[in-house]
Amino acid sequence: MNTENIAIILMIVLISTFAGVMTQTALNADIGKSPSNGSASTSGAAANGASSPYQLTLVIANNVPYGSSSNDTQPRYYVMTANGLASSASITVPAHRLIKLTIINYDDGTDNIPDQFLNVTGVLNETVTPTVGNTSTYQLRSIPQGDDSHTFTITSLGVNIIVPPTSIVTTYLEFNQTGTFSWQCYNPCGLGQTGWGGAMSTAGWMSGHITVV
Ligand SMILES: [Cu+2]
Repeated sequence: MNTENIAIILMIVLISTFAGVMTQTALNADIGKSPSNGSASTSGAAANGASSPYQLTLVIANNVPYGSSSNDTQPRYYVMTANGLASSASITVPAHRLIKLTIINYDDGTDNIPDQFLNVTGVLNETVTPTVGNTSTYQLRSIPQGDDSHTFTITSLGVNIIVPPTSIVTTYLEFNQTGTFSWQCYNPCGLGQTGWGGAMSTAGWMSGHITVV
């Protein structure tokens, strides 16, 4: 194993560990529970009780090596599970149940998202709550052009969640139809002159599918 691979593995382990601590702290503060009875909310279907919101935690890591060139790095969405970070290419959530979605964003970069994605839609109260980072906008419903880092968007379900730079945001949503839908970040945070290449066009980076069962 060369040093580059070791560095990548070390980085993922560090991100995973740090993200777990951050999420658990945020969750405990949020729901006012001790770690012992709040830990069931952190991740994974098995850890989710039917009476409480289903917890889905996404992590946006920055500077993830992309392609064969070691100096080519891209931001990447991951799903946090009980076993660490998993690919975001395929995300599964339950239908007809409240979902608490937490997005932990390590990326401080910003870009200009298209006008139609500047508003939060398709979630409870059309609101995203930043708990770390851009907390001045405690209830986030829209964002000025150029101020956001990424979005988590499911166009066919009308869901658009804005993620400020270096932040943790929380929102609630519920899906009342089953099926498989495409999700994508609509901030051109990838490669190329327009920013829509590289990570933007690779499943498991800034796009993928979400299956509602
Ligand atoms: Cu993005």
